[in-house]
Amino acid sequence: MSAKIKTKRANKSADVKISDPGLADAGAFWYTERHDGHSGNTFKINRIIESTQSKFQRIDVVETAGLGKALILYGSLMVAEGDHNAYNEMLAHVPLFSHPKPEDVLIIGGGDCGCLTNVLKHPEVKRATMCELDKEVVEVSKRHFPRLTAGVKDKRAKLIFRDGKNFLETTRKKWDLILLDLSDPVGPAAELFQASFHRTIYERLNDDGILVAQSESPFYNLDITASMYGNLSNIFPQVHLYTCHMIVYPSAYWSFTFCSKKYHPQDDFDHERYKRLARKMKNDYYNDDIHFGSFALPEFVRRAL
Ligand code: SPD
Repeated sequence: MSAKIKTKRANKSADVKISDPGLADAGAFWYTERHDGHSGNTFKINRIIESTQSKFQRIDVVETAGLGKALILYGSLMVAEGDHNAYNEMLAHVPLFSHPKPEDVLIIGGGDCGCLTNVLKHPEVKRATMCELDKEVVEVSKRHFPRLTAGVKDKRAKLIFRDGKNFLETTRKKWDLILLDLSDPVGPAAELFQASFHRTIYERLNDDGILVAQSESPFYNLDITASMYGNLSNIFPQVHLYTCHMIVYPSAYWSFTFCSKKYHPQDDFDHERYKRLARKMKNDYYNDDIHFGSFALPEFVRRAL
């Protein structure tokens, strides 16, 4: 027998909010991050909590009206309390559950520490090193985002403050996973999106190592997403693009490039380990269905790769 679908009760008093076209809020402070010169992401801001200029960039922490506190670097929103942690969880858990023994993890960038904190939800990880250029981003994040930065206190975490490219070019160490938790390819970060850096990473991965690189919005930056995919396909035997919904980033649709010397992100997904850890991890976005579904790509993205 099929379940009866409840009909909605007609309600004379309008309890459904009609969206405000903006006029009633003309005096409010709205922050718009523009992209491609024709559109933008807009957030209503209640107040600016802290603004500072580090050696490398402007750093703002604001209280948004709808998404809690947000961290903005060089005018680009990086993370908000209300974004459901989609970006950080997808960057960390997809490769961690695809590798059978992820003991040594390196994060390049990642100053808000959200990726680090998610990496450390995995008991298999013995050491998580984060190499971030701008120490000030970590300090500001520790003051305002306790949930994101919780991992910093973990004994397995090691923080290094220096240029990620220089760090990898001068070390002889190798890792199981390297995660590129980068801001956009502008300023000093631009070099970390290039093939020469990806080749250095290949050398610094163990024989069964995995790299995941954030690869921008397939809507607004399809050229970047596709050229990174092409470059990485010339370096790694396995390259797979996956995506997530990230409300605070341009187009709310974000991509990651999974590159591997050996393991496949779906064929080698560790179901047993996921079942054991899933509940304890208290994720907001990532789960096993999302892991598999995130590799499904729209036709315009497939065509470009
Ligand atoms: N336009 C913002 C894109 C930022 C992508 N990476 C964010 C890193 C935050 N840890």
